[in-house]
Amino acid sequence: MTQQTCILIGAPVDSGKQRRGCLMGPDAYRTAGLVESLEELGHRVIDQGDVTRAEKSLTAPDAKIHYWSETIAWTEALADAAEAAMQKGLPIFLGGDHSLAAGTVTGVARYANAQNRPQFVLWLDAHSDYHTPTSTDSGNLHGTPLAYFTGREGFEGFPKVKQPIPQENVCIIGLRSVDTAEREALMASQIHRHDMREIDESGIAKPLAAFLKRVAEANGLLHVSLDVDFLDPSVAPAVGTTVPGGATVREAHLVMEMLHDSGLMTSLDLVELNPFLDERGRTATLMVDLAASSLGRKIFDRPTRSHL
Ligand code: B3U
Ligand code: MN
Ligand code: MN
Repeated sequence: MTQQTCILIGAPVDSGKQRRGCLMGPDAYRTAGLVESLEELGHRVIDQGDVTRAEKSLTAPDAKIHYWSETIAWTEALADAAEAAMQKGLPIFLGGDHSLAAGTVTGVARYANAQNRPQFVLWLDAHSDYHTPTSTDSGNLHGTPLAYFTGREGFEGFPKVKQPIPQENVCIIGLRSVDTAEREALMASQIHRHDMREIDESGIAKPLAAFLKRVAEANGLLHVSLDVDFLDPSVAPAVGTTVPGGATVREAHLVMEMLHDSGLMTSLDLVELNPFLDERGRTATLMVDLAASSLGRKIFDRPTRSHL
């Protein structure tokens, strides 16, 4: 197995919604043994500690938006941290809520651009997070990062997205809670989207394999953004926005194992863990186990499964 240098970057972002607790995420992953699990697989692990953000006082475009300035400051800090970490290894961002991906994805995309390679994004989530600051009803910016890094309007005040991720380079798997405005925008886009009905009907391996094939053919870099609520709340309760009918432990592990077999993943976000809502650390532990699967933990080697 190829040894990687895994760069752990704590992103205690709690500004993407009103319910507090995701700021404890980075330490929960450390407590659940992320470093040890990756070292056990033979990887070199560098824990850079937690990123900090600047203090800003900016006016949101609409009074309904929560924590506009804080989220902008996190986006700036995390984009820089992500770009720098890509030079050194495979960054794993320990969230923090999903608004952090506004920074991590734009940062890794800057690096991809400098390498002259296309950036792809796999979004594992119950939600599409495709609202703009104009279309959001809740005012929670964790519902917007996918719109930001694909270059949608309405983020004036945020760092300008110089290398928007092309819509066709994004694949969302796990959808089961999409607001009307997001749905319309998604339908009009080239984003690859797979809801739970499709997973039930044809399995999770099929859409993932098709996407990975496209990443490989384009010699792309692949950022994976894993939201805790991709999983069913019965196995992953530590999340503010539980949506029933999520991925099983087995489906989630299969996704992560296929990612490892593909050798394509170049960066990873672990987001939306709220340790305040956990049950004896079971969600943090499951997320650590999934990260380990994406980095090579397995029972047996498999022959290449070209038919998928
Ligand atoms: N679409 C809703 C709900 C939501 C999005 N992401 C999460 N929840 N985690 C919203 O608030 O934008
Ligand atoms: Mn999300
Ligand atoms: Mn979600």
